[in-house]
Amino acid sequence: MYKEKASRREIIALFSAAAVTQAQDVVTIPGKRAMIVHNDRPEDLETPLAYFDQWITPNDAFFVRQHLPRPEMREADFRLRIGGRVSKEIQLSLAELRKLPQVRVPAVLECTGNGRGFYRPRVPGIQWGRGAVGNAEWSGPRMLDVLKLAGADLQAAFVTVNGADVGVAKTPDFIRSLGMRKAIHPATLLALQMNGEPLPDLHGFPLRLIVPGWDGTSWVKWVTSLTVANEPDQGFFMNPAYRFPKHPGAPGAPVDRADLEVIEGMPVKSYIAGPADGDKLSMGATVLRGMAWAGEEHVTKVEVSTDGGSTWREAKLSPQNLPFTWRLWTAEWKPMRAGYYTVLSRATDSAGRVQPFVAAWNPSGYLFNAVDRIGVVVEGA
Ligand SMILES: Nc1nc2c(c(=O)[nH]1)N[C@H]1C(S)=C(S)[C@@H](COP(=O)(O)O)O[C@H]1N2
Ligand SMILES: [Mo]
Repeated sequence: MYKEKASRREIIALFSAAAVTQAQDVVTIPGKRAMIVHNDRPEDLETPLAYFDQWITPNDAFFVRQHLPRPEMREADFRLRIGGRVSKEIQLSLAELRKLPQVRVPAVLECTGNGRGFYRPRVPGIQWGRGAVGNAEWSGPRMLDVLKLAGADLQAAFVTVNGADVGVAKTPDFIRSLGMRKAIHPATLLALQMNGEPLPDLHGFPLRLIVPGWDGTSWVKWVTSLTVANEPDQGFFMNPAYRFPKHPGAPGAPVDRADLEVIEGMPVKSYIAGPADGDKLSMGATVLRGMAWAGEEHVTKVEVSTDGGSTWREAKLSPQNLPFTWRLWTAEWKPMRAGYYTVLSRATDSAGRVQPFVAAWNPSGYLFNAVDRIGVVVEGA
């Protein structure tokens, strides 16, 4: 085992959340900094909030989610097969994929289950805290350019994407279908690179799907086949998994399968990345900072409260306002009295969506996006 436990004191320092307490293992996996480990075989790794100190999430700090044992990928015999409703079935090597125009898209990748651990009543599944999300620059050919090489019928309704991982025991093969409109969007890529490096094995080497603005489930890793079809794949990972109730029910109540729909775009959300929950601050000037993102929309406003939500003021958003990625924000704060403060952040997007105080409970614990919250102590002079 390559487990290398952080000291108890470090764990407490990282996660002594006053607002939300989660005791977890912090472990080192090859190629990664110390991460919060939910599973180590296959790896499900969460990014500690402390690593969100810049716009890009570095590869060695990026969260990992996989349902099945990671496939062995060999560059030399790798082929991407394109079939179904195409004028000719083709297979492309990596060299052929590299010859297509390479497009670079910065985009947030977030697991649908990010924040599941905060739902009450609890829901089964990985108890992700805040760190099943990251922002990277992805590059590779557009899905559209690859489909065109095979003479794909672009009037067909879906493209079904399969990776090299295969079903094991009760877990079926991981297969996803996406609607043609999103498949041929100019930002939808078959990425060969992540933050300027070849995709790391854990992130889908050598080829993964990038579906900017949509939840991580669609971002299929180790992609080996595209099938153009008029029907979506009927497998477990399209139905019933990764669906959200059209009309959320009461917390804890079951939802009729017929009332679930596929998750596509993502909600509006913000984090306070610093100071950390539980930090002790001194009186006077300090800066609150964080990031905000909104799926296929743009973040238009972030507000902060330092009094538990009684009063709010606008944070300063970074001028850069690209689609699909997060915006950084800062807010100056001069606490003048000692004591405990509950600090909140709340984002609004271009569709007018505002982060709620209470995320819509759902039986799978998806799409948690409640107002972010930390507690800090301001110490007297
Ligand atoms: N082939 C394959 N692709 C996959 C998965 C998987 O289990 N198998 N998991 C998906 C899910 S649920 C998420 S959230 C993202 C996570 O991507 P990451 O591990 O690069 O962060 O990959 C997606 N792509
Ligand atoms: Mo996910």
